[in-house]
Amino acid sequence: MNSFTDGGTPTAHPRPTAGRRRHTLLPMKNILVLNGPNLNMLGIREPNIYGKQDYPTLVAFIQEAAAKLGLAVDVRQSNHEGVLVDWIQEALGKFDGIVINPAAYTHTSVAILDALKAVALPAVEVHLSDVSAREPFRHVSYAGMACRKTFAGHGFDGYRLALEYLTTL
Ligand code: CA2
Repeated sequence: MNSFTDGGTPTAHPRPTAGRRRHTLLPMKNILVLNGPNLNMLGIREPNIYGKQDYPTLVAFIQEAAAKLGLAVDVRQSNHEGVLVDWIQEALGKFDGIVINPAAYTHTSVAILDALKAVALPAVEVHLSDVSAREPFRHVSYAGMACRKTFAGHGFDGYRLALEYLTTL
């Protein structure tokens, strides 16, 4: 009989691996979540494509999902390509991963692609809508070329899926 089979508190000779796993505290991963142009307009127009919920509701959703997954998040939005590039560059050494919805810059920005490649942090691309089922110009994603994974067409839940994916790395 080992110390785990008597139904009581394991005291004598606990398995070393089980003990280590129970007592090791891993540092919380810190994730940067970036949203591109016009996402601050969510809920105001095009609810058929992007849903009825507004941007502050999306931020609260991401923060709650991160807390449940044991992640720290910093959620930011900008309408400016250079600001997004600066934030990606500054993430090096401060964050463990990036979740990015570059919005319209997805389909145009080699600068965001290059910044993601430069920092080489694990990055995940998110789109609220299913871009592959929309206009042909939305089928190309430059940022996606530097991302480990893409979640598109899941609405807000895509951000949760992206965060969950980062916990597996
Ligand atoms: O589906 C996505 O998340 C997109 O990244 C959203 C972008 C679009 O350009 C991408 O192709 C796909 C648009 C962001 C926000 O657009 C709004 C437009 C009107 C009202 C509210 C938001």
